[in-house]
Amino acid sequence: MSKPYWNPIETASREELRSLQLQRLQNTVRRVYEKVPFYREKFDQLGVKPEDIRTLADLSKLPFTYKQDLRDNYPYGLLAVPLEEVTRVQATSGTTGRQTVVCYTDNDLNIWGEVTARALTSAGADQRDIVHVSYGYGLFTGGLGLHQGAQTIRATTIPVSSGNTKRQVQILKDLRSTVLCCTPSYALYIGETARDSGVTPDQLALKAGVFGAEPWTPKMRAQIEELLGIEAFDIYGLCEIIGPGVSVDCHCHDGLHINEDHFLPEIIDPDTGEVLPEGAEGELVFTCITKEAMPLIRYRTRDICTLNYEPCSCGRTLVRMSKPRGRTDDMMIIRGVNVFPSQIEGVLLDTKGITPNYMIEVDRINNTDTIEVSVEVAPDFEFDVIRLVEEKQRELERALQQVLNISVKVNLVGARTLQRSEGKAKRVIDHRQLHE
Ligand code: DLL
Repeated sequence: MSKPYWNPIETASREELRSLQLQRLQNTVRRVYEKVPFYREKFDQLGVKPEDIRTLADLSKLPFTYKQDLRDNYPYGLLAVPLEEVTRVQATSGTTGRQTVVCYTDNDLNIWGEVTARALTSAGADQRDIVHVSYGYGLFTGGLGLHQGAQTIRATTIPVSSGNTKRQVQILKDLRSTVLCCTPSYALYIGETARDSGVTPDQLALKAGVFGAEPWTPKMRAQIEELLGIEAFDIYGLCEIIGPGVSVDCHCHDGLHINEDHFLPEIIDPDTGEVLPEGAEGELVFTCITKEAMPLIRYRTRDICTLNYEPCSCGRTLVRMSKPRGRTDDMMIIRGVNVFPSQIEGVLLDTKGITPNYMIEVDRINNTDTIEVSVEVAPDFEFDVIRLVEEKQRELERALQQVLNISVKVNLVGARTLQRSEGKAKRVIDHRQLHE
């Protein structure tokens, strides 16, 4: 039997957790005030001193940290330790603006290994498993993050990285990998490639997958599980906080347990910055309470979700966050209506005859916003029968109108014609930005 959890702290009482969190928060606040001029200035501007943090609720007195602050202090401006104590640098996968660089000490890397070990243990993995890591290795935190976790639980680790999908299938089959780690969109692509090469789930030894780095829906989970014959587990994280492992799914699949002995979560109103009551939906904010190299205070993730403090039936007491519904900066505003790509994906996954491979294009024509969704038909759909194609397009347009309250043009395309992603999928092209 594999262990039900990696560390007993995952089942600690709320009192025990709160006292640990407060002590760690106070230490961190003191340290950043002394060592990071950026924080000392921000604290001074607000007239708050480290000794003002007497309870966990006092967290709301502290200033927020934004992605722009990391850019402004690029590359080493937010370090709370001398550079020679930094043993690793990673960076965001961001495509616009300056890259966001984050630093780790040896101890930070150990914490990272610890939290990804919790994720793998939760997915049922232990020393006897063969963990196939197809997240990209390099500056992106996916590859090295899950690698570190697999090493921590002493599993056999295969650092495949992403790309060359046929070879991925071959390795899965030949090396008898039992746990697959990659983005959910890449898991789907690997599953399709296996199916197209005639490899069935029973020819693989896979039992579980640890998928994250992008939003995905429960329906997409079901498809991946069927294609690969596994149980799929979600994993969430962001490079600024540590990378993958900030929160992890359990076999109940009812929210992701935040490793809150290391990362203190809050939900705030993204417009006013006010802390919202338990259960309310808002922007997730994290304070790092154990990191040495670059502990961030009240970091604005832009991810929208809710928190649930009810103990979970898996036995863990760590607070659960709902799957992020989207990001405040992913949200499209179409003719004044807020639209999240995940809402569109939900409709597509509810419809028979198509696949969840899609691309959303937004434009502005004659001062009116337009939105068009191209979606691939399933391999067995009779794409050459025009009547069927038109009917399916109309069915989807009606369903999308109902969910989004705006009209959407749907364009059905042939099976396997849209580009696949080997990392995070890019699903939205907003042409409006080009005209601005
Ligand atoms: O994506 C770290 C990671 C790697 C997580 C591998 C899980 C697995 P960044 O590149 O900094 O870090 O992107 C962070 O990705 O703020 C979310 O918007 C999104 N994200 C990450 N995991 C999930 C998830 C990594 N499970 C940003 N569900 C975050 C939904 C996710 N969105």
